[in-house]
Amino acid sequence: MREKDRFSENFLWGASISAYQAEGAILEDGKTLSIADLSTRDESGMCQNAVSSDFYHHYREDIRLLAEMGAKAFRFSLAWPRIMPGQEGVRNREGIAFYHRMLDELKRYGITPVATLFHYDLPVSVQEAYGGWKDRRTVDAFMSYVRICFEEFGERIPYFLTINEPDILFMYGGHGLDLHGREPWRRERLKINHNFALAHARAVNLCHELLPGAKIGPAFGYVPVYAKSCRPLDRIAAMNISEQQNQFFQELFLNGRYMSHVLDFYAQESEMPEIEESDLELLSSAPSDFIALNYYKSDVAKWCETSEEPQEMQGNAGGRKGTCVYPKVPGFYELCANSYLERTNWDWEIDPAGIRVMLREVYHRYHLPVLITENGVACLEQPEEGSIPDEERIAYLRDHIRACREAVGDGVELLGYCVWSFLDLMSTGHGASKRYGLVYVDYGSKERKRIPKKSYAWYGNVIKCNGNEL
Ligand code: BGP
Repeated sequence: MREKDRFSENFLWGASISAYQAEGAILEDGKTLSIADLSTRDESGMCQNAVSSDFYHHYREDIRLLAEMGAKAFRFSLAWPRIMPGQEGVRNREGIAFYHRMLDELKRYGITPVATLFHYDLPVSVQEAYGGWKDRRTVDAFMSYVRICFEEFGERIPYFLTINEPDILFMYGGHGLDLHGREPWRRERLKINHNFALAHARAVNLCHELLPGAKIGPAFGYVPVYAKSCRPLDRIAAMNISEQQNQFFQELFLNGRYMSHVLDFYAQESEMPEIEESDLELLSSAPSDFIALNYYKSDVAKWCETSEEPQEMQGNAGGRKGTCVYPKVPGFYELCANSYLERTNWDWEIDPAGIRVMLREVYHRYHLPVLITENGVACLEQPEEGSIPDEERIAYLRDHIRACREAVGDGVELLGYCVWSFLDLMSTGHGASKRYGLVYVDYGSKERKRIPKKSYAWYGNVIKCNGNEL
């Protein structure tokens, strides 16, 4: 293997969780409810995160497992309603102490913390006071919380992520925004996204002002798009959806620039944000230090004639392969299955080459180092005689890590790779049934017993050889 095709010596091999999906303890030690807690406690089959994997009470054991696997990095999120549960600027000492204890454990094992500032858990009090992210006052409240995070943990955390997947929230998720039903979500989402971008830029600038040693960047969910054929209109269709779900957000967050044709497209259904001149100045003067990317799947697009009937995307909620309904947007694109690829039970295409496509597309456009903060596969799992032989996950991770190494050979500056997820936790869309972890969590037992899966040991070996012997 050529030297330049290898992962760097200080490569950040890691694994990820997020607070609302793993911590549980949603009303403990002064924490108040977040909108994620509410939307996941309803009858809809969404996740039950009141206890979840109970990371809040198991963090010592979990970080020990992480260390024994050989992890160099841990990507987690700080929970706003645990740190600043009520009045702006007022700190919750007990919540802050929890994260200090967690950081102490990471330090003990020499594991680098990578912290997301916002992973969907907006305090209900902020939602109620201002109507949530569609109102600029929420950005001010967020900044008050971010300042606390920087003052409390800034010396201890070298990598911060601002907002997790603003793009995926925009495309698919009212649930993360407390906007139930398609209409309100579609109407408000441009305003919400604009405020996310402002919050991101202000957090970047505050980080640079207060913490010269720390690095900060956005975390996108990226879905590369192939054209179904070499028909030129299929290529235009692929560009349309790729710009609408990928580049629109990257240009805004990284360059402070709205792609006006995409903005016009969305403005057909969404109210326009008030874009002040000073907003654009702010957005273009907040340079990220790196780009975090979450990757799961790719898409295929073909042209959709204007005479066609539109079709809403209908995700496969039940985990029954082949039940998703692809969207049709006449005059722009339609998505379809990729006949070259296998799919997961939830109809997500398994596409290792796609992660290489993504890394090249992003790195060679923005020339910033990239950190993979999520990559993994969900399975329906049950222990078999006490162990979980998750061969499917091993195959998925092996092929994706190889593709990352190839991207390094393509010249991409890759800082690290974090598996989603370290532990089984509550899936954003599907609750407890969809398991992603390297470590199994027994939701049936009160003590939430942990069982490392076969992939845990396998990934440990990957880390040992720095990913170079796959
Ligand atoms: C990303 C989120 C994660 C995680 C993952 C898997 O979009 O950042 O929080 O949930 O997707 O998605 P899901 O749980 O819906 O399968």
